[in-house]
Parts: sequence; C-alpha cells; structure tokens
Amino acid sequence: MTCLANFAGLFPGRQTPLRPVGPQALHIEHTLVLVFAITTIVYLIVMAVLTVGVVRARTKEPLPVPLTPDPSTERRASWAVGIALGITTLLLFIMLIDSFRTSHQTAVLAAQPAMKINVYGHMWWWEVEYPMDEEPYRMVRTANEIHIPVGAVVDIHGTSRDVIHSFWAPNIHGKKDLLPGYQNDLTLRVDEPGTWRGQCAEFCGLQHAHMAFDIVAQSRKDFDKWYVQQLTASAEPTTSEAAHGREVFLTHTCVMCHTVRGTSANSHVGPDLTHVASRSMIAAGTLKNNRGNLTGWVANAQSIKPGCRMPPNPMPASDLNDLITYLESLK
Ligand code: HEC
Ligand SMILES: [Cu+2]
Repeated sequence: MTCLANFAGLFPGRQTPLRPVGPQALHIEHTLVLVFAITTIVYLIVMAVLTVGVVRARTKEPLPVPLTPDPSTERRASWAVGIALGITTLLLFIMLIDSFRTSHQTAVLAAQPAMKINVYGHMWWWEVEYPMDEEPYRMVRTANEIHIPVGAVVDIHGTSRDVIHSFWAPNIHGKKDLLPGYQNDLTLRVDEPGTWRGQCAEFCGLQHAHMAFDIVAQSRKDFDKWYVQQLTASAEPTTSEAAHGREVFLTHTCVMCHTVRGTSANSHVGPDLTHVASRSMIAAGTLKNNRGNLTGWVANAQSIKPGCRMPPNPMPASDLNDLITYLESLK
C-alpha cells in the first residue's frame, strides 16, 4: 500500500493506522497525512511570524500609539488579516472536503457482496461467529481471532452482549462502536496477509485494556482449511489423560459457561472452546496460548485478569494437569 508520504516503512507495526493494509485504512491515512501536513506548516508559519514580531518589538524603540489611525497602515493590516482569513477558510475547506471524501470512500465497499461475520463484544472478550452455512448447527464460533481471506470483502455485523465496546483494527479500518441492542456494520478488506491486531476502543470497565483481538488475513486456501477444521466437532481424546481431562471438564462448572461441540458442554457465557488449542492467544490477547499460561488461567483467571467473568477453579493438581492436556488436544 502506498500513500502520498509513505509511512509504511517507518511504522512496521501490526496495530497502527500508519501502516494501512486495506483500502479504508489507506484513505484514513491519506486524510491523517494531509491534516498533519497542513497543520504543521500553518503552525510553523505562525511561530515564525510571532518570532519576527517579538524580535522586532524588542529591538525597536516603542512608538507612541497614534491618536488617529493611519489609513495606509490600517489598509495594510486589513489586507493582511483578510488574506490570512481567506487562506484559513480555504485550508479548513480542503480538510473538510477531504474528510468527507474519506468517509464516503470507507463506506463504498459496503455495496459489494460480502462474507458475513458476527462479532459480539463481551466484557472483556470478542465472540466471533461465521453464519456461512444454512444449518445453524454448522456454525463456526470462535473467540478473539477473526480469520478472513486476503482480498475478500468482509461484512462485520457488530453488536454487544453487555456495555458499549468499540471494534478497532487500525491497520484495516476506523473504529466502530458495538452497542447493546443495536447492530452496527463494518465492511472491510485486507490486502496483505498477516496477523493484524485490534483493540477495544471504548472504555468498557476494569479489563478494557485486556480486550484485544487478531484479524488473521490468509490466502483463500489457508482460510478454507482453517474454516473446515473449525467446522468439525471437538477432537476425541486419544490418551487416557485427555479422556480423564474431558471427564474433569464435563463434571466441573466449565460446562455452565463454555461450549465444546461434540460434548454436552453447550453454554455461551464464555468463549467456545471446541478448537481452543488452534488459537494463538487466550483471554483476548492477554496471554500466549501455551501450557503454562493455560494452566494458570484455568486454575485462577482472577489472578491474571482480575474482575474477568471466569471464576477460579480449585482442583487437585492431577485433575488440572489432565484437564489442560484435554484442552491442548482441542486443535
Ligand atoms: C462463570 C462462567 C465460567 C466458568 C464457570 C468457566 N469459565 Fe472459562 N471463561 C469464561 C469467560 C467469561 C472467559 C473469557 C474471559 C476473558 O477473556 O475476559 C473464559 C475464558 C476461558 C478460556 C480462554 C479461552 C480463550 O480463547 O480466550 C479457557 C481455556 C477457559 N475459560 C477454560 C475454562 C475451564 C477449563 C473451566 C472449568 C474448570 C472454565 N473455563 C470455567 C467463563 C467461565
Ligand atoms: Cu470493550
């Protein structure tokens, strides 16, 4: 992606509006660069004029203020103020028109046929649903990780299950508030494969800062592979530890909040765990998904993300160990 003043090389981050990877973020970056350039130049000119004025006033003898204004000085002053006013108005209009153009251009994608994804904001994680199949039971549900094909137009239907959240992946698009009881749509496209990070952008309570997500843009082939894998029910345990771990899972409170398709656990208070091991992070970008973190999380999520909606789960170490082995088998 290129831009007037291409910032891309300077800002390689995967969570920055200065490295756009989709058409809308590119338009937003154009506006940002334009406004930044205009305001910087104006600022420098104002500072220069001010400096000249101050230096002159200090070096010259102060003149007595004339009793009647001198018409020629007055005329010159009126011209100067008039021209400055004209330029200011013109610049404001340039920025206004450009920002109108950007908001139009970020919306035009919406007219194209798109793949639909439902995103629900929760305190403090993101539920993601792929209603791509006619059969409701063949619905891929995941959390905090949105896979999309590169170059595909994607329609995010966003809403909230509790308070107001805001969906923001700055490399891709602007912010979109997710409001309880309302549906807000955000159409986007990502042109560069990669994992682009997003973050809740509306203060939503204690763990607002730990409410991140990843948009994984991958080739159509990789996406299809991922999707087909996600459609399958959970893997059957292949070892006695994992089998015991599943037993632990199904006989503890986990089932009151989580779903593991293919088992009797079928609740939607917390993230769907059918393929939890396929995700790279847990707890909305808070922790890398590895054995140590998973164990700490399941044992006492409150010590990691205080206030989160998952209670501590005291249990014998051997049970916990087998439970984690089971969770890690849910690829
Ligand atoms: C009262 C509801 C509740 C119970 C009971 C519960 N959880 Fe959770 N769990 C949640 C919520 C809510 C989250 C998301 C927390 C967040 O990220 O803020 C979560 C997150 C998780 C995650 C991370 C998933 C991800 O992709 O981020 C795992 C793994 C998990 N729970 C496992 C378990 C296990 C195992 C048990 C039983 C021992 C259990 N949970 C019991 C509500 C619950
Ligand atoms: Cu939020």
